[in-house]
Amino acid sequence: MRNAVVILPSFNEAENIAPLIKKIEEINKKLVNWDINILVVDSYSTDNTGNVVKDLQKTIPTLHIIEVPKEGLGKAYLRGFNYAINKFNPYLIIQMDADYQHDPERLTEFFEQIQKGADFVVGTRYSKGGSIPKNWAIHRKILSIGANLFIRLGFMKLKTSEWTNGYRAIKTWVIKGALDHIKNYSGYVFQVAMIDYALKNNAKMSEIPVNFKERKFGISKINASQYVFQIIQYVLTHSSFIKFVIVGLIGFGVDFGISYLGIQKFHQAVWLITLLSTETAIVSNFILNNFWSFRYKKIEGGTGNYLMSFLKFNLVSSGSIAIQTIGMQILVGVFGRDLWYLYKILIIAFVIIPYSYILYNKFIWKNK
Ligand SMILES: Nc1nc2c(ncn2[C@@H]2O[C@H](COP(=O)(O)OP(=O)(O)OP(=O)(O)O)[C@@H](O)[C@H]2O)c(=O)[nH]1
Ligand SMILES: [Mg+2]
Repeated sequence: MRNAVVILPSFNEAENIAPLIKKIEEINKKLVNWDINILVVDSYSTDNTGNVVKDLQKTIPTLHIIEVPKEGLGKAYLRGFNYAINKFNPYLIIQMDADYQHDPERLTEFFEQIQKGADFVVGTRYSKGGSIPKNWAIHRKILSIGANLFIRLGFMKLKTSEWTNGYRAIKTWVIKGALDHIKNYSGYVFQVAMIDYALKNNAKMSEIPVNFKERKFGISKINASQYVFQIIQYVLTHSSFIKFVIVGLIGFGVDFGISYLGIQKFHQAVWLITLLSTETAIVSNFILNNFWSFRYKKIEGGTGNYLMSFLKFNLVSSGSIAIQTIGMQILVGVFGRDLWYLYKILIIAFVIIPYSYILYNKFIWKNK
């Protein structure tokens, strides 16, 4: 038997939470390999949610409640995680909304994925079989789909289709490791921070398609504009892909600047300046990527390892130069010289960026 805690954060969910808890308890009784405790983390609801839960505790001994200040969803979860870990030392923690939008019948599938070896299972609305409510207003659909797409592309983690849904099963070791990171994100964005942390720390991720039901009672607690702002800010400050692109632009500036000075201002030999400018750009890119873009997996193990990685970096960079040269030659040969700058932009965006990003991740800044 393994133990799991289902955490239900609640603020004014009096009508939704009782049927949800009863259903989870019904499922708990049928489970063979798992023991579930339910922990409600209520932010002093004004609609009696707390008393509804306390009433249910009389008949459901596995039901628990803590009351916490109303400081946002992330803070409520943080307190819930700490309490659950100290009190139950669970193997698994399940996150679920208290408003019955997540179907508890699907819990067994989360357990199955964990038993198959996943560390972190996310209920996704955005892969085959998953869905958001059909009658959601268009702005809500755009917001949800757009936010997930933005995060997915911003992190260049195309395999992770869902970042914001709060129906998840996470092994406690992942949560324990993430506590220090997520404590900085008190709002809904902590859900994104959690997945980002897990991916960067090699947790084995898995997704289950889920149908997100419409809220039956009560109102949404989300502050959409604040949430969007937090997401954009989080992705811009944590995506190694975006940092990698910025480093590339800086490299371009360094290369161009040195070439300009050497060739135009000081009239030095073009071959010498080109060699100097490209190699300086390569060195600056290497350093910036190591200490900024891929900081969480920066190269360790002394000078030998640095030199080896720097050599590989030079090799990948030479590959970029070769690809650009050949690509330009082909495109100019076929379509003429007029639009040469367009070809250059296209080659950089669609060939050089994916080529270097993939190779850097595979051979230089490998996952630890
Ligand atoms: N304890 C606590 N729970 C919260 C807080 N904010 C939201 N919640 C709960 O977090 C869960 C998700 O919030 P919702 O308002 O349902 O967000 P949503 O599901 O994206 O929006 P809807 O589709 O309109 O329901 C619900 O169970 C809320 O009651 C908070 O500050 N403290
Ligand atoms: Mg909800």
